[in-house]
Amino acid sequence: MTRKTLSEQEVIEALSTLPEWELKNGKLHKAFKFNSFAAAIGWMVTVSIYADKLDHHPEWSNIYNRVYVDLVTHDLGNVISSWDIQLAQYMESTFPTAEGK
Ligand code: H2B
Repeated sequence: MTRKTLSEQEVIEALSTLPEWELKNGKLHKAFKFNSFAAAIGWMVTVSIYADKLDHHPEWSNIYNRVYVDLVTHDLGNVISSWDIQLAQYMESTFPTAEGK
């Protein structure tokens, strides 16, 4: 499957379905908060397996129970593509709903 650059309108539409995600410095950004360091790292491992299979990797960092995520497509010149949306959707689907509340 090939990566497809999304139009500005398509990015806006996708963002409306992704809670607390925003466009920041040209990347899809979200700060996730978990109940513990272990929960944060466990989620990162889950996402890593998926990302590697998709061959689409997040820019992210972890500080204790928080994970800061930036999604962008490098191969297309640092634009938002359908793969960034797919990865963001997977992150949402695997993020424990009661986490960080
Ligand atoms: N991840 C992201 N975020 N963007 C890419 O363009 C990308 C990637 N390209 N992971 C993949 C790897 C590419 O470098 C390999 C060779 O398929």
